[in-house]
Amino acid sequence: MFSYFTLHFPVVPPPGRIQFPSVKPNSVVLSWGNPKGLEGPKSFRIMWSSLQKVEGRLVIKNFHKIEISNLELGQQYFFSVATEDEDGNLSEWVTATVFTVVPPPRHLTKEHSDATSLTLKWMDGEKMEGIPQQFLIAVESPGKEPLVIHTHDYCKKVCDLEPDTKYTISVSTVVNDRCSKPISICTRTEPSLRQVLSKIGLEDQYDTKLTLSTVLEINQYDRSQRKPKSARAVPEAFLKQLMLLNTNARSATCVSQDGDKCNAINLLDLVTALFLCSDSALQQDLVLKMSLCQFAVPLLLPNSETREITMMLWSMRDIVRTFRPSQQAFLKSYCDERLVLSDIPLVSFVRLGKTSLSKSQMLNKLLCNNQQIHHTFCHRIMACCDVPRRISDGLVEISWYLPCGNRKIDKFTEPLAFTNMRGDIKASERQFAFLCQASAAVYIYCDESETNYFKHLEGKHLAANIFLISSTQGKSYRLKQLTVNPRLKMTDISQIKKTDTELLKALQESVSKMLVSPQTKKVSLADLAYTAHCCQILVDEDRDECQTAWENASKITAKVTNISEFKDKQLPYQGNIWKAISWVETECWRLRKVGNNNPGNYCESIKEKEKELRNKQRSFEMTTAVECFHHGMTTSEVQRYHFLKWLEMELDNLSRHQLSALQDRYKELRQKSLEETKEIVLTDNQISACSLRVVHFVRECGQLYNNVSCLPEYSRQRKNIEQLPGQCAQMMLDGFPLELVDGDATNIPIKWISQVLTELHNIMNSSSKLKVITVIGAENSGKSTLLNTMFGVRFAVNVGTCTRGAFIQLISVSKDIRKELGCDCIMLIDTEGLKPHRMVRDDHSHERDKEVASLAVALSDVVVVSISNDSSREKDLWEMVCHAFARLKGVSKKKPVCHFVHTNMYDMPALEQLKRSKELMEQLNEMIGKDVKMKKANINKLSDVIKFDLNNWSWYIPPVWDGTPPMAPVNVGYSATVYTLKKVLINDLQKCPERGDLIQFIGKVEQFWKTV
Ligand SMILES: Nc1nc2c(ncn2[C@@H]2O[C@H](COP(=O)(O)OP(=O)(O)OP(=O)(O)O)[C@@H](O)[C@H]2O)c(=O)[nH]1
Ligand SMILES: [Mg+2]
Repeated sequence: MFSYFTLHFPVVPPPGRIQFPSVKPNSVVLSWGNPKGLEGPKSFRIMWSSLQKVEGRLVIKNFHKIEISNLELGQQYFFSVATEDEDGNLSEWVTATVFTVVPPPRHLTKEHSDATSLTLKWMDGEKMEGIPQQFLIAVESPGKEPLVIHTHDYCKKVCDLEPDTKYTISVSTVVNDRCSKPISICTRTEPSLRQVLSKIGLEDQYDTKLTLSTVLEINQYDRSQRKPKSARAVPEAFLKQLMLLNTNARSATCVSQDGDKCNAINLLDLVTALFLCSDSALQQDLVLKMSLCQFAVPLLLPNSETREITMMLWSMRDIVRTFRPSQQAFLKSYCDERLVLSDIPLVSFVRLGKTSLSKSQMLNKLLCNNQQIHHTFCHRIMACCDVPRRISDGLVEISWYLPCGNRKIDKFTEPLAFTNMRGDIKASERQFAFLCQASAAVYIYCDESETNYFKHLEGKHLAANIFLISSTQGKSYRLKQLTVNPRLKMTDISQIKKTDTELLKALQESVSKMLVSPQTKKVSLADLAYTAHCCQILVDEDRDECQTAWENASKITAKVTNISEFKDKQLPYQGNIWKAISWVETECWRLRKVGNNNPGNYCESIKEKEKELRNKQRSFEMTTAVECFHHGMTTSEVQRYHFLKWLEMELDNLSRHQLSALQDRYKELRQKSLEETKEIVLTDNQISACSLRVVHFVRECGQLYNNVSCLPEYSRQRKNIEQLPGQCAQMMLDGFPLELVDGDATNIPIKWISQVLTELHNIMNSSSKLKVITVIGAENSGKSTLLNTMFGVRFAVNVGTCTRGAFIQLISVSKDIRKELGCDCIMLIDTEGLKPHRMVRDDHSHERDKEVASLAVALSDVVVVSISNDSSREKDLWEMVCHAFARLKGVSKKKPVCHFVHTNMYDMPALEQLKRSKELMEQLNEMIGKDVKMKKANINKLSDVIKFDLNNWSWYIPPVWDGTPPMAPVNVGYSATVYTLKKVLINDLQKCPERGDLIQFIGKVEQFWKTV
């Protein structure tokens, strides 16, 4: 019965296994096998559901495959399929599950990288708009633990990485705990600062800084210049060329063709590295020389290791420039300004993201007055600038546009400072914030698509006007003004510009327009120190030694209201009394006014007079200003340098304007007529009275020392003063010249000079064998400039600081060529210019010039005689030079090697040079031949008093400036000729017999000074 009633349902075979040949974010294709043993037509029932609900049902006939769409991405779905036969019988359900795909992110890029971090950026996956998602970042490197990071953002900075290491970075989208396939990039972190330094051989200098004296040391490089063969030779090549003011110094950094190319270093990295590895004296000197070459200089210096940014205010302090804004032009007066103290509008150029346009090239074009573009800011097309930057992203450089007052030449009528930030503002937010507060205008290069970035500025107060140089995929540009307060707004202020030239014009107009607006923010860099602090930027002047030194220097300068009164009251030892002493002291040797008197008796009476004067001088007390100077000098070594530098700059600030006016007057009088002797002498005296420099304080110390040294050894006063010669010797090593002959009194304070040089000899561990190079010649003919360029030293050349008397400076010789050269150091003597006879106060001062020149020549191994191209005074000058040489005969047995240098000479063909040299020689010999005095001394021709090499005894040096100052860089020809001359001088020195050390030199100074 039971069996009868048992219903006999046919068993329908189920479909074969379900497979998913395609799974997409919103659809899947599923397929299944034929049900076994079921022939003929059949249908399949399909059902699918998510975790939450049944999503759909379907019946299809005869097909084994179907696409199900409208699914959600990243979801789990369950699929069931059953066979249905013709009678509607169902098989068992076959089931399978699948996750719809999560789309991977797109456009993964590296935004920025440094030694230990990478900033990545990407975009949503396809069809992901509005879907809540996360991203999973995996950072992998062979042999290192992988790092996994989750984020909701589309940009991430990955930190704590190893420098100079290859990383694979993968980013996946995560939805409902499902991960997409990753999108990956391979990249390398930048080398660390130390790695870059060690590549260029500066690894040790990060801690023990490079100093000016090591850079100036004479070494093999000064004898034969060569292209660096490896990256380690690059810093030296650059520094040596920069010291020579070679405006091509930057191309000297390219590693030579036969060298290892991967050794190349980006120029900006080189500059950053050098500044990070230099002490503050060298930093200041580098900036000064870079600015003379019209190279941009660092304003904000990044340190990629410590992440500190430093404003280089101290480094820029020494830049003083002469220019003429339009209002001044018609007054015919110049502005002589220390640039960090001048209120000048700052215009900044930065970039957001990547741009195809070179900001630096555009700036260079903006800065130049004519077609000849000077590479103030280095850019990618320059040699060695296409190498990737490692440590200089975030560097902000500065350069100035200074008008000359000629409307036909000037591009802008007022001075302007331009800054250029390297790298992306997104990676250097502190610098960008600073520029937005410090500048009058900030121009931002960016792509149209990036402007969202500015949202975070909304509502903020920015002091600068912000302009966008907005490009559409680098093809066309438009200037827009960006306002952020109260809301972000962009206003077009130019038409679309298709070419660089059009854009440049628009930029120039925009900057000029800003200049004439009375609201334009003008600020001095010195005042921006406060802004820097607010933006968490350090200021190099904040260091204790610099601050204390400033306080010490201010104690002196605060007392100066009237310079000549100050000198009378605070520097009494060197006043008229020292002049009187000098006169009588030298009269004992020179017997200028002996007349018919008996020389013995005459000298006796003079000595009496000298004693009297010295007693009177001894009655003076040490004044407070000198006490402050003494205190400033005797503090720590770093502080002493800063103190002297502050004092030098502050004193210059006090006297510059007055002195430069006087100097202009002096030059004008001289050019007008030499007969205006009275006026000239008056102006000269005024210049002397108004000048107050460090040298006056050192002079005072010298006099003080001279007087006190007669007191008993145990006396307090003497003890107090005993350190001073040592301090002054150190001062020389810091790069400050020492006054050998006091230019006002025309005398050498022998005791003092001897003691300073003895101390110097001791500091040098008695290795002070020296040879001497001297420059004499026409006044204002560029003698000091020549020595400074040749050896990188700092004899006074600034306006109002013409050389008086004679100054000395010591340059060390590198140990490896000391033997070859026969000396441990080279002494340079810079002398006061020789003035034509008619122009000077009296016979004595005419004699004085010659005395100084003769002394310098007598002390020298090599003499450079400089002549300016003013032919009207040439004859006078030659006579004086010949007389100076003639005196030698009675003084020194040695004949110095001589070179005659014509400065400020425009291109002269070689043949013409040869002709002129020949004529000059004949002229000189003739002059000597005719001179009765010389004949008596058995001098008949030039070669009787000096040595010279007929092949290279006369030089024609091109003008210093290539163009019209102040925008003109140093002439490449000037630097090259000076370098050639330098090599010849060093060769000459090598040939000269050895002449002993500093101690012997002191003896000679005394002996020659008495006999010249
Ligand atoms: N245009 C131009 N100016 C120069 C040249 N050489 C020097 N000068 C400038 O002339 C001025 C005087 O230069 P110095 O080097 O001080 O001349 P000096 O011969 O040492 O002068 P004294 O010591 O006063 O005799 C400075 O302002 C220099 O910048 C030159 O070749 N061309
Ligand atoms: Mg000079």
